[in-house]
Amino acid sequence: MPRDPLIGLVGKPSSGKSTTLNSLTDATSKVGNFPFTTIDPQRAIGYLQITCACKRFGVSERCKPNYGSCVDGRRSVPIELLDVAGLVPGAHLGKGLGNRFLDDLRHADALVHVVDVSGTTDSEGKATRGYDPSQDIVWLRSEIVRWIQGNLMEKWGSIKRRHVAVKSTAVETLQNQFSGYGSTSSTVQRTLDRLSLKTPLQDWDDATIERVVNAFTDEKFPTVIALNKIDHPDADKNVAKIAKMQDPNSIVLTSAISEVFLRKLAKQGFIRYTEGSEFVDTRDDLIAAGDPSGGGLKPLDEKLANRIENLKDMVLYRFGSTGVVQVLSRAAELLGLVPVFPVRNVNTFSSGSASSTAAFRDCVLVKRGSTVGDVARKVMGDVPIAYVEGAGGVRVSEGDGVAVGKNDVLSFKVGRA
Ligand SMILES: Nc1nc2c(ncn2[C@@H]2O[C@H](COP(=O)(O)OP(=O)(O)OP(=O)(O)O)[C@@H](O)[C@H]2O)c(=O)[nH]1
Ligand SMILES: [Mg+2]
Repeated sequence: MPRDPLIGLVGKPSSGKSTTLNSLTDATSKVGNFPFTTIDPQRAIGYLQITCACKRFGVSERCKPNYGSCVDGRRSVPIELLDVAGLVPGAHLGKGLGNRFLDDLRHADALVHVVDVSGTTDSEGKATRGYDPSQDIVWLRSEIVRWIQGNLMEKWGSIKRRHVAVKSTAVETLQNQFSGYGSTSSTVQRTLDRLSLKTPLQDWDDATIERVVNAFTDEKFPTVIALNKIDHPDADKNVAKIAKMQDPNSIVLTSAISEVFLRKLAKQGFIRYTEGSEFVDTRDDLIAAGDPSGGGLKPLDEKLANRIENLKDMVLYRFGSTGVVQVLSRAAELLGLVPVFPVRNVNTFSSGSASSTAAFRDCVLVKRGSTVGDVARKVMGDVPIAYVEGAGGVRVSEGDGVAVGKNDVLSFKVGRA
């Protein structure tokens, strides 16, 4: 059965992985300092913002998600996040929490590399000043590649012999080796398509194997680079340097600590804050805007008021937001995640009993290229499906693809065909 997508947060110690994770989950459960390195992988639920189908069908009023929320067509869909233990150079040789880290990583579908762009921590996460964080992007990627390559090379002799003896295809042989990383045959197929190699597998030299592993890493672990701590005064020059080296689509600027702070203040009733946006209102702002009750918000002391002003100037107005919500959106884009809405009734979009008016209660995230049948198995398990209907009652077949706006509202009719 297809798994739910999982996004892994990786990076050196103290880059801000746990803070990013917490900023995306629940600000009240864990706020403040994280004195200890995360030793065990920590799973948490974050919320991916998507455009809900309710908007398209004009039923936003009735939209009532079972999980997450939907406000006027902006829907927050739960997505699983994994906080991986801090990685240091040499991890593939077992340095730091090396192999432990790498083993956790296999479960991830996409990675968010949280980089401390302030340059105030060295490659092992120790406090310093003026460190060049562009190095982290290079070595972290190379640790992953060398880990996969090392595992492959260890057995290459016997892999080759078996490949020839049983007359496997290159896809079959590699998938045997890569399945442990959560790879599928189509991942391997796309990897090889990228390279269009002419040489048969048994004749690959080390350089070719390295190219294969690199291409496989790109396919299996699409990575968003979160340049974190942009609130720090040293961040600017480092951001400028990295922006020249990397694909701009892979970069998001973040201040995780600011998001944690804003969500905490909102929860405590000091401000009104739309998560992931640049909009922050204080009691005074709302009074000035003509609401004498100040939205019922608590008054701020001078220190807190100054901190909020400072945060607006240093982060929100300069960058448009704290960036953390965009991190998930970008990861979802890299994965090509498609939100699909299973409903019971394809005319009212309700799911519960006939009398229930709530619409679009469920939403599942599936990967680019998924079919109606894939969604059926994910939602219904092994229950036999007689037929499937799309919005308005059109019949769709199990082999049809799903995409945003296409076969993304589905009703599975149980029974024998
Ligand atoms: N200025 C600033 N500091 C941040 C930001 N995000 C995190 N920090 C601080 O950086 C330090 C490390 O943050 P963590 O989130 O614990 O880092 P981590 O990557 O989980 O570290 P390990 O678990 O040790 O691998 C903490 O003191 C945070 O308060 C940010 O956006 N801006
Ligand atoms: Mg941590």
